[in-house]
Amino acid sequence: MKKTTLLKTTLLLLVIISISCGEKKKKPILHFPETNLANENIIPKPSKIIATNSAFGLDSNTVIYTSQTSKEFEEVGLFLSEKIKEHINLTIPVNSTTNETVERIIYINKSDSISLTTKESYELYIAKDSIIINSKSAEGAFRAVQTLRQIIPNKSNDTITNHKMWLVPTGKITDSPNFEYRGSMLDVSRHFFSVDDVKKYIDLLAYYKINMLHLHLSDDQGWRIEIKSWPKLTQVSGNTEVGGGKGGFYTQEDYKSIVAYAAKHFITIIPEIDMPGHTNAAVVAYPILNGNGKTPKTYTGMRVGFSTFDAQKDTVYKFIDDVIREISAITPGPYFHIGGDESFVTKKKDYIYFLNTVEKIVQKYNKQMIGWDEISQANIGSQSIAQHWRDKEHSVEANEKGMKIILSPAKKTYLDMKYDKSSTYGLDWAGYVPVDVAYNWSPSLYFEELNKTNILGLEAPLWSETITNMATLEYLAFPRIIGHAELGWSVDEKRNWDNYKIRLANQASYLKRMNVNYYPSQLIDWNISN
Ligand code: TNX
Repeated sequence: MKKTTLLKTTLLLLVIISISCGEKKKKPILHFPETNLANENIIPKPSKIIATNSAFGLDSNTVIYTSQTSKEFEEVGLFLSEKIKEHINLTIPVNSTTNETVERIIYINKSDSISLTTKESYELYIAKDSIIINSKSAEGAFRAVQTLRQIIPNKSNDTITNHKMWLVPTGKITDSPNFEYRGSMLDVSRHFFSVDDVKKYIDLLAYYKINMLHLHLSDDQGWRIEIKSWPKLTQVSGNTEVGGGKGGFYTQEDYKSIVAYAAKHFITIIPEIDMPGHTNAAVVAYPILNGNGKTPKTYTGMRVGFSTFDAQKDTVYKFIDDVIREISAITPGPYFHIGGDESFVTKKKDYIYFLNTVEKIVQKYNKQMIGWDEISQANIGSQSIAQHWRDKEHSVEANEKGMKIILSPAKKTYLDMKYDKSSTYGLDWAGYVPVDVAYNWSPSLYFEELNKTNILGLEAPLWSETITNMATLEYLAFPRIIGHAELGWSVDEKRNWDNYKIRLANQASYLKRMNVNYYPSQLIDWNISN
């Protein structure tokens, strides 16, 4: 341990000791009403909850301390403090050594305990005087902080003491994710969404422990990310979208700011450049890439499957190399998504040659390739990942090749499917997806042909043909994405629709506070009173 760290740790210990010694003298005995941690409305449902039926009084005499050996843990502490301030307007200092009136602490501790099985696992101990979070990594601490945020009540109890106090039920939570990949996808190509819109979506996803955000950055209707070596992509095709709106695109600086914001929320950004089909916008900017023999024209409709790159041209692969190189350089996450879906006008042998070549380019830039389930038709290696959306046979083939699989079955996870016939937005080609249908299924049992160990996790995609702004995005994503978050985190034995319904009903106050235009499904008895 470095000298300064040792000094800091000693100092912190002294502060904690002096708080607990001082306690006996000055602290009045407080009488708390009975609580039950096991009945709290936590989503996703934690692995284990033991309630001890008393309360931790969160108030102005509370401070947060974090493991002094890790700057990242301090960041998590600061995040918690910021969110408590936003929620109940209470200021909680982080790692302060000057606070005289400290009575209770929240300690975020880096721990090597073997019971913490994954980097996202955590323990959350809530006692009357202290809340302790144990986790191996800051990521685990961050997930624990989301659980804690969800059990801080909106209203203070003013009958306990002479100042405001928010009662957090006591007990112990031990928790671990079922799947390492728990994602959502946003199609910013059919309609463009601003950096601020994406950041708001990240805020909401993080609250429910989602850890992957896949951005669909190119399609027939628009190209959304600046590529410095091919500037016309955004100069020409950044300004078009479905319905003829003004479109938009991210500069590389914008994209970096999304990536950094996501990282602060322990969310990995996965960039997708869809090819060889879904490429009309790229072809309009650079007609040399064209493979369908027609003169490229801007497209703002909703059809799919009419465009393709020319899989026989060297220039096409030079182009793809530049695009993947530039995007990979500003993407710290391990994945690059190459699309690969609905390439109906690409000859089968060209499609296979194309995929084989592109997989090598992705790997050259040290990324793992993800593609929609069709990619399993090519000679893809087991390091690449197939995203199941429609065709079971493709996903079974991917499984046979030893590829990992991300589950996004349209009938369950497509956030752009209408809830029911009265839905204002959305499509219905995969059927209606009401809130219970989106929740009531088991990712591990979805296809019995898949090896359990090949299922990386699940992702809920939001295609944007029918939505144009944040309010309509939220209408389709919420509340269904909250259920998908639980499907990714909690094991089947912990999930049950009747219990989930109650916990979901109680998300209304958070969604309202965050100004989320959720779809008020009649299946849920929304608790709008608190
Ligand atoms: C199919 S899902 C598509 C998208 C559309 C979506 C609309 C997939 C890989 N391709 O291009 O936007 O349906 O639901």
